Amino acid sequence: MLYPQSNASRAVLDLSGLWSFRLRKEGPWQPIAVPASYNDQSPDPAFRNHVGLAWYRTKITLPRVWAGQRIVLRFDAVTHDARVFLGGRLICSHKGGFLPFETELTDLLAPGASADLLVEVDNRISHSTLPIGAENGVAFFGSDNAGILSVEAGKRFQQEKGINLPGFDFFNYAGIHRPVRIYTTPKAYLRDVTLVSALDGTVRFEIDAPGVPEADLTIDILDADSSRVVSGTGAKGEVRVPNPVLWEPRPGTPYLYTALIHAGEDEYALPFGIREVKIEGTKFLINGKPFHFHGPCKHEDSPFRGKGMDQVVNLTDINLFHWLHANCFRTSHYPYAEEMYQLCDREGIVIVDETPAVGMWADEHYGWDLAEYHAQVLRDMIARDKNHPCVVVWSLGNEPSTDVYPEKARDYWMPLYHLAHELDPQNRPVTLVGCQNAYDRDLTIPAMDIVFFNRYYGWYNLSGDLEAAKFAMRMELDWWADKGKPMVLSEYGADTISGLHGAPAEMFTEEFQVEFYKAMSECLDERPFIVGEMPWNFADFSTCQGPMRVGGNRKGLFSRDRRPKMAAHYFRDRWTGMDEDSI
Ligand code: BDP
Repeated sequence: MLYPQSNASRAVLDLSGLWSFRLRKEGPWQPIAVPASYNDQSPDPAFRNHVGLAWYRTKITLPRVWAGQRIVLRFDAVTHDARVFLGGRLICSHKGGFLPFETELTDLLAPGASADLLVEVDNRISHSTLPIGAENGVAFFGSDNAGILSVEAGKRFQQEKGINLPGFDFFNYAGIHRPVRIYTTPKAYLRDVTLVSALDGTVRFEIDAPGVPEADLTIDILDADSSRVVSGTGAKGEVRVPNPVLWEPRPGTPYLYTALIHAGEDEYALPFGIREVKIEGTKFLINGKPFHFHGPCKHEDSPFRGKGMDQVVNLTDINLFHWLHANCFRTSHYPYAEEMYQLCDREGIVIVDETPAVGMWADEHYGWDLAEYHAQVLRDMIARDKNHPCVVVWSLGNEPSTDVYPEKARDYWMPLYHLAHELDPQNRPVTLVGCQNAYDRDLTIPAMDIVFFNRYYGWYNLSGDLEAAKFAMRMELDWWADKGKPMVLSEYGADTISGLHGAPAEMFTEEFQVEFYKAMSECLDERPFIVGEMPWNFADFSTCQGPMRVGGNRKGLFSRDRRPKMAAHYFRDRWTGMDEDSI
């Protein structure tokens, strides 16, 4: 799906701003900012703890000058489910909180006319949503005390009053999280473009433009100075950029070309990079050169906005990535706002793009009916992100149970693995991020193109004992050594309270976080098949309440307001050295 663009043939109306909002059907309307999570926009606990439906309302007016155009309403993401009404009439609905959807207004509202736009948002999560809501009365890291009469009665009481129990470790923020726009195209329009480039400068293209004669389809490739370097025609074909300048991740140059496509009266400019991603043995190659992933995993999470898209936050974060000399992150645990991928294309930060399949740790899960919906989400994510040079790996999900019923797990995940390969025109490597588990029983994680494994030696197990943590980590790495796969330590970390210090270094102090990472670095540096390290997490982030979360998850290298802890300085030194080695 193409991102909305304003140009000589298309106009965009951004509906960001103050809308009206209510949490109860008959409740009072009050102001709410869009885009943003609604949860933190009021001190009223009803906002933070809300479960179920909520309503957003605004008035739209289509400019009279839009007569004769095709008019589309696009939501970049509404979390989790949405029903959209125009003038009281249901015009579209969407399931899933992290991908865009759109609907045509052309025949519903005339240019010059106004109407009420109402969006009904549902934040309920369950076994049939992605991410997963725990239906059995225990949230991620919740305490259970199963079987005790009074505790069980208390859980039923909670269920009756309404409670969302995330099966995942981030706050279940909800609302209109990303921009809402109305845009126009000519009646015969460009629906999609697919680009696949090769190192010799060949760019294969496919242009999908319903109603436009093939003879009216052209593609011009512009260099970074907007000079045309080559052109082609037709719906499908190949052009060759002479002396191509490659897109390289930092510290290289992320050079971008632009494909300027004309489809009859319509046009669209799509930035893209010429780069190649490949796995050879235990090496991960970008443009034929071994690439080492180093950068913390992220969340979309910031004060006030929750998971709301904010370009200031995005840019601040990416500039902190540059400060760290980090070159990548994983979109843990859901696809991010499109603006972030555009920024990373420009800034040379590599992305591992993940579906919202998180919380699938319950072993019974493989009896549940999610495969079809999961495939749809994968389809939509790849369709949205396929042209970004920054995306180098697809992640099918995070930390499902794969070792308790290994065959069932394999039968669930491998079709998705093959589907991702089929769907991606660039055929990027595919992974599934593995939990700390009985790796010697697992049939799924080792079958991925590149092994992403999350490990908390020294934190959740062997807590505080870094000698034992190194011993155990080395033993596991011995097991992986002959598997012939490139591997990335895709999560490891220690909760750390900014400003809490200690000598000796004990858990939760800034000193311990540094010692923890030093211990793991020692183990990783010994192994040539380790092609990356992705500490958990870039910044502290909000979670649901629980006995293991003090004001959220504190494993950030930065505090939630992006102040570096000692560990950020540790990685800044380490990764500066790695960058120098790679030049
Ligand atoms: C892993 C999860 C991640 C959590 C992290 C943690 O993948 O979402 O936030 O552990 O416990 O299990 O901090």
